[in-house]
Amino acid sequence: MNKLAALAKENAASHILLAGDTFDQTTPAPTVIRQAMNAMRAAEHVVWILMPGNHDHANATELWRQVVQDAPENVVVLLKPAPHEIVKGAVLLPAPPSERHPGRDLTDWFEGAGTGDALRIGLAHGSVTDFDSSEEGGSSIIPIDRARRAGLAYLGLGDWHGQMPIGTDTWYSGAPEADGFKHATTPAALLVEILSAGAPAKVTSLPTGSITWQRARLDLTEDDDAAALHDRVLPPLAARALTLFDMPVTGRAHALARVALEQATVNVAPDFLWHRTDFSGLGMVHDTDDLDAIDHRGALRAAAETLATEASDTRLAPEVREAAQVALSHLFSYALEA
Ligand SMILES: [Mn+2]
Repeated sequence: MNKLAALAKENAASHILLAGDTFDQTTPAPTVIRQAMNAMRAAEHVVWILMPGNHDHANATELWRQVVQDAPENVVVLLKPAPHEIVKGAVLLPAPPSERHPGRDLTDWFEGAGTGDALRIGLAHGSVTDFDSSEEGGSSIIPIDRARRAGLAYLGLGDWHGQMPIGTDTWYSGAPEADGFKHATTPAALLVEILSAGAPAKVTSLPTGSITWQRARLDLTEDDDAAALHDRVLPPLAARALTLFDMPVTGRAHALARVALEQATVNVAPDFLWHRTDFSGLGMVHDTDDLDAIDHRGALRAAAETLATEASDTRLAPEVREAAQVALSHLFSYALEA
């Protein structure tokens, strides 16, 4: 909220439009609503326009009753699909969802809406045609050419958490902060400048996120230098303290390369806000030279050979192979430390 307000000030934007799911549920704690309204009140240089989404739909009466009750003068709540004059000569057409799964296109009224000579801007929430947002709960179907068909200078969309253009005049702004590894895009708001009804809107992405979610897949072949590849996917040192880093490792690697990589990941883990690796998808390349690192002969060497055989024996259960692999990795770790 404060970040959005600061960006609006920096870029001389007079209005901030929130395209739904401002609250991720129909019954947020009263403190959440009050504190959101307080933050909006403090940003007195800007007018906030709130439209329900499907998670905070318009029929969540207690939620919106409290929002309206707590709302300062610079907050406008649009619960109904009716034209709203933003400034003289510019009208906003909102399509607020009235339930969790509206199941129909709520923007179809835009085309027939009479707004005189005013510039028309649409605001909607849900998925566009052929676009699956089921994981995020959307269900309405918005035609991808709605802006053109309804004579809109711009159509702002909510529901999808990643930022995405649908056309030059239609965008998902995305959530201002990421909430998962799903979207690879940088969380950001959109600065939309409409100079005239005929000209295309100028759309600029303004980063808003403070936490980075990074999933880096490391797919190895046996000839790869795993340590070098690992170095390459790591974010810069200064960014790591605010990065959630998840690294699934797949492909195949020599035992020594695997152990060296495991040690490298353990070594960098404390740099991160959160760090996870998953080696369960990494197969093993067997090589007698590798086992020499443990010992040339004797009990340790015999144990290592047994584990190496078990780790690659596809007749054994996956958990047995995994256990053998883990034990072998420990043996290599001790050998490399010794
Ligand atoms: Mn939604």
